[in-house]
Amino acid sequence: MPGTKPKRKKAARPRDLRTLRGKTILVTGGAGFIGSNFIRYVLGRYEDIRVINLDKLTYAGNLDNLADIAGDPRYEFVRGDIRDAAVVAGILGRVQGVAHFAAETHVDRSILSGGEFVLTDVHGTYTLLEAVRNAPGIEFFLHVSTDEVYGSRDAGFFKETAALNPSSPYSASKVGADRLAHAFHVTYGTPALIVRPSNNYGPYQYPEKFIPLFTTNAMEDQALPLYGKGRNVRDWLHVEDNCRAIETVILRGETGQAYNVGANDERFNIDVAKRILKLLGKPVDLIKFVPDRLGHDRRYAVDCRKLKALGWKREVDFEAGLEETVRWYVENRNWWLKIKTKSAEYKAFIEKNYGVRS
Ligand code: NAD
Ligand code: TDX
Repeated sequence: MPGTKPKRKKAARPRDLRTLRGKTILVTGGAGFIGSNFIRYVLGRYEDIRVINLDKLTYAGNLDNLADIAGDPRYEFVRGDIRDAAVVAGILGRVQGVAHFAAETHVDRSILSGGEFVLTDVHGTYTLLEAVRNAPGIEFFLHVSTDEVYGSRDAGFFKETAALNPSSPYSASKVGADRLAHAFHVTYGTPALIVRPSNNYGPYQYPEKFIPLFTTNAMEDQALPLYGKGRNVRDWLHVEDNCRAIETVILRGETGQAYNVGANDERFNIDVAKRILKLLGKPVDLIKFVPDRLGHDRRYAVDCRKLKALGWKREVDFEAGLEETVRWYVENRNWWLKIKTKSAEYKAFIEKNYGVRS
């Protein structure tokens, strides 16, 4: 009708290319932060899914993260190394898909010593890809990469086609793994799907990472060691939004493709630190400026339009998500106290990383 606005058609969500219903999947690194949240997420969402969790239980692997589902008949735990080709091959004969989270993940640890990062993140991923190549019936290999593969950017956003320019031994190892997954797709037709998420936060994150370290330190009236001037920028993504993104890419992603995952909600570290203190009713002078991280990336920022076109959007707002996360650490004091007070490995790392800074 003249004068009336034409109705804009709502873009239809792309159809599912795969399904998780009735499938058995291998989750590597499922005893870590994101892996354990992902297992809980898929078991809650798909009644007929089965999950095999292969985890070496390094310092970061913790079966307490999965205590509530340990008895679920759809869940099986295998303690093992992703670099153990025989163990991996044995499991792949029983599954139709792989979600690969296992990695060494802490940038500061990679700066102190990068060897384990190359071995696990690069060679471990290679071992899995080789095994997938020789296993018929694998419908997808979802590789969890990171937004750190692009390196730092002062303004604008990285698209998936941007050059990879990693700064730390951690992110360089993740580039190796990310590109191996891609190369196996190109060379052998491996059904690889790659996600590159931004900084995750939420329950069960090991208290070496920024948000759980600062939250638990503040709860104990200990200093919050802020690197440099606290003006580095991170794009905080709630772990549940990341789990939904990974599910989306498994169901509807195109094999061989990489998908950025971010909240597009950037914060200066100092502002996040102040917000945590405010939520806990603690004084700002707990913040202690310490010498900067070597090669510290100033800002990460990714363009997520490719993922959004598959029907994903961020659902957890940072303010609400941070409040809920801080509450989780308050209510689950025993979970982190066990690590902070009983793990000799944790104490040794804290001394090594922060002792020299004080
Ligand atoms: P995490 O450190 O909490 O957990 C890693 C898990 O992998 C642990 O359970 C550990 O025991 C296991 N693991 C390590 N080496 C192994 C090996 N050789 N064999 C078997 N298991 C092994 O890590 P996270 O924060 O949950 O990160 C999961 C994945 O997501 C990683 O690949 C990481 O690079 C990526 N990522 C993390 C973030 C983040 O903000 N945490 C953001 C983007 C991408
Ligand atoms: O004590 C600290 N003080 C501090 O100022 C720590 C541990 C961190 N920081 C700063 C460094 C970063 O700018 O806080 C920011 C976040 O640090 P981390 O939690 O160590 O995360 P980051 O280095 O950004 O990397 C994380 O996101 C991408 C994950 O650890 C990676 O696994 C993921 O790939």
